[in-house]
Amino acid sequence: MSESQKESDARRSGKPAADAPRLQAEFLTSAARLSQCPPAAGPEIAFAGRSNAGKSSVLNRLTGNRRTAKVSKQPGRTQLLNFFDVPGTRGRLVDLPGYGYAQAGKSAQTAWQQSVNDYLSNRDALAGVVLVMDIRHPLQPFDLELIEWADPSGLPLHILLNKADKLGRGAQGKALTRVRRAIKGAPLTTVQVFSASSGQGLPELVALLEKWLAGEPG
Ligand SMILES: Nc1nc2c(ncn2[C@@H]2O[C@H](COP(=O)(O)OP(=O)(O)OP(=O)(O)O)[C@@H](O)[C@H]2O)c(=O)[nH]1
Ligand SMILES: [Mg+2]
Repeated sequence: MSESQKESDARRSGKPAADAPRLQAEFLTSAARLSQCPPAAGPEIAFAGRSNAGKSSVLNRLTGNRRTAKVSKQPGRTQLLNFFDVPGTRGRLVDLPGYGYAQAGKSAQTAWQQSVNDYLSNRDALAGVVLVMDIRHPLQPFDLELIEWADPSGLPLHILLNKADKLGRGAQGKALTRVRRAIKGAPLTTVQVFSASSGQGLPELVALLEKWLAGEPG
């Protein structure tokens, strides 16, 4: 069976092919703020984005294990910075709390956002950020802030237009074009369509993360 046949079968069934590419990740520890983060061991890749965009689901799709990171229908599920070792490398994946969780209460929200800002601005080991957006609502204010900040800071940023299974091909293409336009002039920023539910876009994401974990810019 050809690669594309396998992928389209996987999409139809909602399951990735048995030999789909994967990135293993094992939970290491959680931190409420930068000062509690474990000493870095190698390159770290952070998953950022609005609450409910699907950051934890993307991590689970990467590992093929839906229990790697906690997923919830209620936004605000991830309240700490969660560190995952990637076996066979010195690198780590970091699941960040989401932005814009309205029900959290002002002070809790400010505390999480402070921890995310601190981590993104001051973590020397940070090698790249995966910015997860809901493809139906891309380029929210926090997304734009991160996009404007990352490239001039020398930080590679990869945008996932997640939940692509919610849209047809035409609408996916439109969203992709819109985001490509917004990141024109930011050479360190890239974008792809993705679905944590179906596995669409997984090979492209795994290939990029492997490069980042190996210390290459992508
Ligand atoms: N249809 C569809 N639903 C998705 C996809 N990815 C995530 N979801 C759903 O979106 C909701 C939120 O997913 P999470 O992975 O918990 O989102 P998060 O960004 O980690 O949220 P916080 O931890 O609150 O920041 C859950 O109900 C998921 O099942 C996807 O690709 N397609
Ligand atoms: Mg989460």
